[in-house]
Amino acid sequence: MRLLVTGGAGFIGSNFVRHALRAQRDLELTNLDALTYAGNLENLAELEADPRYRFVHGDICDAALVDRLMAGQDAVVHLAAESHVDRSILDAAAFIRTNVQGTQTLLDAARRRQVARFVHVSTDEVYGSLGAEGKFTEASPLAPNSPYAASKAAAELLVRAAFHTHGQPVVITRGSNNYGPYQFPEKFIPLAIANALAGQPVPLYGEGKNVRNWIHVADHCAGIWAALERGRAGAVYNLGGDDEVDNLTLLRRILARLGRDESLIRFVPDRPGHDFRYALDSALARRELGWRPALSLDEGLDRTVAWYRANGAWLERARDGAYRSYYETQYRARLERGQEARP
Ligand code: NAD
Ligand code: TDX
Repeated sequence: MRLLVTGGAGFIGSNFVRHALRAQRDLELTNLDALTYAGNLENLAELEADPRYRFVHGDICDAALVDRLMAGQDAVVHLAAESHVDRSILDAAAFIRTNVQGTQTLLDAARRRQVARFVHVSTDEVYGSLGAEGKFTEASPLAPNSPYAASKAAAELLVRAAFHTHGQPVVITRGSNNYGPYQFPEKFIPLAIANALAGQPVPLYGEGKNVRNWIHVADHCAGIWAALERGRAGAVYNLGGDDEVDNLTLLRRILARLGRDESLIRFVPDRPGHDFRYALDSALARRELGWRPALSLDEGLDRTVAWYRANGAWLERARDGAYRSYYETQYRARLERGQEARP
């Protein structure tokens, strides 16, 4: 199979590229990635000598490049995106360009080149927010609340339209919150681990009561692979983990694993429009794809904390340069107004 992966130098993308090359011996994989702040070739360094793997540095909005790369491909797995909610609140422009225009550029080229499969990696955030009860099914209405979520919902609707209008063989996956190795430390779990390792306070938005449905990235990649192999054209599959936890409880578990004191917890002003809770019903993926997550959050956190401990140099390089100015913009005023946790 000839497979084009977009965004393969990012967190989920790099884990997916490794998963795919392990899952199928007879694979020619091209990874198209623009290497934004979130893309890091270090994530795939061990593959440089693999003749089945090719990296192309480029933008999914570059129609001529995308058309050239699409020729002869059997399938696409589209992960490239601007992916961080807080950045979309600071400035949404790049989200519209990459997530919306970029997705249409890929769909157009895939249609011209008659690519037999197009897996679009979306997110639970397109559903918006839940109260304390219930779970989202694939039939739940889309009600995105952040510019990031809205751009992902827009992208999905273009993918849906490509199926209905042109009969393109697309499959959409909606994953819940991922964590694991190679996640950029702007996201909550690696940010908490990185700050705690450095003895720095960890910013917790609002009262820390928001709930997320966590899935280890290895389980998410297995679900995306199953959707590529067995997904029905035009179908949408939720890929949710088994564990739900509020952010304060999660942070306590991380600090305990690192042997750090809870005085590092800093309650800071909330994220505007902060979704309260996400939870996915993944029965359809279990039934039709034969997929289920294998790792509990406890086991996944053990492995993730161990990975960041063992990869301090990777983490320090990720926290260098542009990350520092982002961190200042995002957190300085919040941390000055924040309060330490009282045990
Ligand atoms: P990430 O930010 O770590 O990686 C994104 C990658 O896309 C980077 O390598 C970046 O260089 C690349 N990219 C960005 N703009 C590009 C462009 N214009 N052209 C080519 N490449 C470009 O993101 P992630 O967390 O790995 O998420 C991957 C995908 O999975 C995204 O589509 C995201 O919406 C989706 N998703 C993420 C989660 C999560 O919890 N992280 C959950 C569900 C779905
Ligand atoms: O400093 C922080 N403090 C904090 O309390 C950060 C960065 C986050 N949080 C909270 C906000 C959320 O309730 O932690 C929770 C997780 O936050 P993020 O890691 O930013 O993830 P989230 O906003 O839930 O979105 C993620 O899941 C869906 C990914 O970033 C998206 O790419 C994915 O689509």
